[in-house]
Amino acid sequence: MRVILAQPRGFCAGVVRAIEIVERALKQYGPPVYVLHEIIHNRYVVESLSDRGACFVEDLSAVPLGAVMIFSAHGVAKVVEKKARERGLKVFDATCPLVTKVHLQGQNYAANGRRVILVGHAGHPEVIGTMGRIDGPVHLVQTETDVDALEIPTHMPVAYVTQTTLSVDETRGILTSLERRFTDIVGPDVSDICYATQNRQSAVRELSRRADVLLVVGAPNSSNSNRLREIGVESGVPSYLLADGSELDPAWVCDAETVGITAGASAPDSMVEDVLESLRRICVIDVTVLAGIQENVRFRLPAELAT
Ligand code: 0CH
Ligand code: SF4
Repeated sequence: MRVILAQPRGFCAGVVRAIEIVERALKQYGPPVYVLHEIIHNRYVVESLSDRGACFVEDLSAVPLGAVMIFSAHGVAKVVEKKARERGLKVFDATCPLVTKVHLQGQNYAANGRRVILVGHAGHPEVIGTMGRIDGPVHLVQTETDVDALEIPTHMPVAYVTQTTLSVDETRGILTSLERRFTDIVGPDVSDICYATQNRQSAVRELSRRADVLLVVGAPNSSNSNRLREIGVESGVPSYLLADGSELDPAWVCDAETVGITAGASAPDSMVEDVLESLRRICVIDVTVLAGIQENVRFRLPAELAT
């Protein structure tokens, strides 16, 4: 069986930075270090950090006064920062700088008197965080149909911002509908969606042309991983999301000549290796890597943890 790995796949710079913040905080301050929400959406990463003394919580009231606290890569609302201050927590913010960039765009638009529209998925932590960073009302749009339902006058000055891990194609459609619906609208180009999201989506589209089956390594609650699987489906390739090799169903691949594998931005390389191991238990495989973009993005750590 031929196996082709997408390039790029797996960890992005924001994920590498977020994990490093937890590791360095553990080293510098000693356990326990509290983390609000999964630092990134991956059970293995979370379990490995828990084993080393990270304590994952969903609410700040579970964190002792004065403790060391890390906000996840997805970002948090202003009210969370305020609560952390009130509890005297020592905070390190692992929000990806590209998520912060969206927060700043939204804040600037609102400060300039524009009504802000956020394109994103309801209930996702990044969306909750972004909505809670912008003063004034923020309208959430998930589909093109939602655009028609927006209760904003056509001539009101509006602006849009987007979640960082959306489908680039779907978002392009939503932005076109927004531009048709409003006469005074501004916002970043769709090509402003996070570089890692774009690169992984382009690579999986390319991979789907060559593969009979697509395996996406990633967690069920990982937005970007789910978008990769959807691209496979849209390309007409049976596509499956799996956390590790134990979730591989041999029936998915038994008739395939070529299996394509990619991994979400939060999926460790070791999990891709684990899936390859499971494939090897089924048959002999010949693994190649698709030519693609070599990423060399790195984000700076918070100064206090940088040395
Ligand atoms: O794809 P989502 O946003 O669900 O998050 P993840 O799977 O933890 O991947 C890292 C992206 C974090 C924020 O952009
Ligand atoms: Fe940052 Fe993009 Fe990675 Fe999200 S997917 S953490 S925005 S680099």
